[in-house]
Amino acid sequence: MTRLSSCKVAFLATGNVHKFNEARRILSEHGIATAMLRTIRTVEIQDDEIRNIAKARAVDAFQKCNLPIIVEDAGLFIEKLAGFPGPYSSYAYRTIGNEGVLKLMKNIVDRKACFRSVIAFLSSKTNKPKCFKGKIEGRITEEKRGSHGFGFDPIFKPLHASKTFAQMIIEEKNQLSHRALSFRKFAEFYINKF
Ligand code: ITT
Repeated sequence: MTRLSSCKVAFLATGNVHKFNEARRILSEHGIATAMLRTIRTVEIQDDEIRNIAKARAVDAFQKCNLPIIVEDAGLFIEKLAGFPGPYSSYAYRTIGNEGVLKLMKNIVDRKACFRSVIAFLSSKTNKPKCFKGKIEGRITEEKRGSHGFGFDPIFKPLHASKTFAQMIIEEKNQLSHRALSFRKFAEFYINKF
């Protein structure tokens, strides 16, 4: 990370503008400005652990831009589908989408699922990526609801919430989400210990 006048700046390598906007708002609550490194195409390795994917992408992005860098890898894990799509969420969303997931869940009563987020941070001061995790439990709805957000938001309802993520405005999603949890942990570290 770097400091511009009195403000700390975090460089987030992502092609996902929704992810960037969620992260930007959370980090700004902690006085951190966020820059989106959209052109840094990071390697997408296949691994059963999103933590390993995030770490590999951080190493790759750091080598390419030589800036202190954050990458975040997230995924939807459905209990009765043995954690699918999990680390394959991006591919599953592009191919079968929300409709495909709802079809796979047809007649399944136990619809427990969670979103997980792992941030990997790497800079010249840290010799290996440092990770921060977030998780939110919920369930897969019977049909799509809402038009905010992105990805699997229309079919995921957090535990105890009456709305899906896609029925929430960004401030509401950021009160609860897996991403908000991991970015708040990162912000604590970055402000106080980095
Ligand atoms: P990057 O460029 O940062 O990799 P991405 O969109 O590929 O952006 P991820 O690999 O972290 O993001 O996430 C994989 C997929 O999981 C993503 O394409 C969405 O379909 C889904 N996903 C992740 N976080 C989500 C969220 O908060 N709400 C809904 N779907 C989400």
